[in-house]
Amino acid sequence: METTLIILKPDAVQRGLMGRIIGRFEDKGLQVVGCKLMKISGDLAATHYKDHQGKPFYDGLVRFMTSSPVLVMAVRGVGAIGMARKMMGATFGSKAEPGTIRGDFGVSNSFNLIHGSDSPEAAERELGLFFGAGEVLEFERRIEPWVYDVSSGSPE
Ligand code: 3AN
Repeated sequence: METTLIILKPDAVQRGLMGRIIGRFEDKGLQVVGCKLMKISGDLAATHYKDHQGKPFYDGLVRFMTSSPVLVMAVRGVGAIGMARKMMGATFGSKAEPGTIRGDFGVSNSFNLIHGSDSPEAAERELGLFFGAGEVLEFERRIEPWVYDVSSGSPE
């Protein structure tokens, strides 16, 4: 099982797309195990995007991410990190394939609706930045045996 950090960015919140985007993860069978609406501080944005510091789009990215509330989620499932990235689509809305979140809901290259961790290391670091102790939950879904084949003892 993997847990990934998903951020529904200010454009997704302002455009009223939260429910439809969360619904895609739920429809897929992924489990939302943490969720909160928050305003990202300048410090948190700088820490989260530290790898992009110095790039031409960095200042605009931080301004955008701190401009209005975001919805942060911890999303869990087998292979959840890569699966969520595929569901998000390519970075730029103008390039993202139809059927993906960015491909279906946006056209902009800067306002691209959603962030998802891109590796297990990034997921661990980012979940730690956005969620405090006890805010990412462990709970059993009663439908789990219908979401996964668990007959071998592990979810397939
Ligand atoms: P992704 O979110 O698809 O992993 P990254 O990690 O390459 O994309 O970039 C992080 C964020 O920086 C993107 N979500 C996007 O908002 C922004 N970004 C990346 N490249 C550009 C660019 N060339 N112009 C504007 N914004 C960019």
